[in-house]
Amino acid sequence: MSKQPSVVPASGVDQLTSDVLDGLRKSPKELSPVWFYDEYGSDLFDTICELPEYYLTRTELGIMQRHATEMAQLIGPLAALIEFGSGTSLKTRLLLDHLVAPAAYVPVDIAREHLLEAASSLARAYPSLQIVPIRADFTQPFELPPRIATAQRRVIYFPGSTIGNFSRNAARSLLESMRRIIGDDGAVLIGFDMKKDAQILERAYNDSAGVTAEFNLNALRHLNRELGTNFNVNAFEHRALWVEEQSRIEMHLISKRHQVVDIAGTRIPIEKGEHLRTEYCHKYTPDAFASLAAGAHLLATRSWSDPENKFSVQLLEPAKLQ
Ligand code: AVI
Repeated sequence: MSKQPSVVPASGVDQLTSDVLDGLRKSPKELSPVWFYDEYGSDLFDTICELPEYYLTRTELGIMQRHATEMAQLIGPLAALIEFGSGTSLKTRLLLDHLVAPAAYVPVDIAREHLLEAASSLARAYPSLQIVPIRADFTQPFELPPRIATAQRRVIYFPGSTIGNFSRNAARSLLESMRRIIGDDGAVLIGFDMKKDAQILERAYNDSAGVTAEFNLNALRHLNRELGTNFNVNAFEHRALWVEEQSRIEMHLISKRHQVVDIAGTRIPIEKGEHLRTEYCHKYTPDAFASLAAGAHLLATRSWSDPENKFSVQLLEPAKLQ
């Protein structure tokens, strides 16, 4: 992921304020992970992707490097590649490098600047490729450009284990909407992180250089700046913990002392030791992912992994009714 602009232009400040208030009134308190991604946070995320403990990005990239030719063959010629999130990354380029005569590349992203930056950088690298950026929140219904009607098939690319950041229900709904978009002949190429030893997972989200801690705490700085809240950032500490029953890492910020946060005239007390939950990172076994996909009437027709089975990239296609 590269730079993302502030979340504020995407919707009104009042809506954002009321979303944040809703989260802070829950027990345990919650903050949306969108607050990680101001410009500094996006740079921190890029640094996370290079950390020795954070194996996800490099493992997925290795899978793409080894298997992009076969993936492209299975996708077939004249496909419209629709990426959820706008990709400038090596992973997207590897796929584009191997696709035969792609009909179009359609990045879908809520962040306008990010989308345009990605589109123009890919346009330079692939001058003959038809690039049709769509500014939309891909978790909500959006219109596809009529220009892709001539494509042989629609293929959604959703790399990076971003699916893991959605709750189970939200992940199923997202896969259902992908199933609707691709129709009966399309496919979804998706990357997700596999369930593994808890120590390896906890290390990936509690790195020794403290970058993930800084990334987590930066959500509060972002909030203070954009919504005028007064979180005492130094009075929180980062913790990422493995929750076995939910098969997920949870990122938390823990208050080191009692404090009261002002948000649009409402005072929210936060107790010493109280946790704010900032992110879920679900990890799937192959069976758990297959049942999630089946819930959206999708079936893995091919999967690829790394030699240690840390990460999986799967081609999902509509499950045929018996
Ligand atoms: C963006 N997403 C896939 C990352 C993950 O691993 O769930 C976000 C992240 N949070 C902490 N480190 C990385």
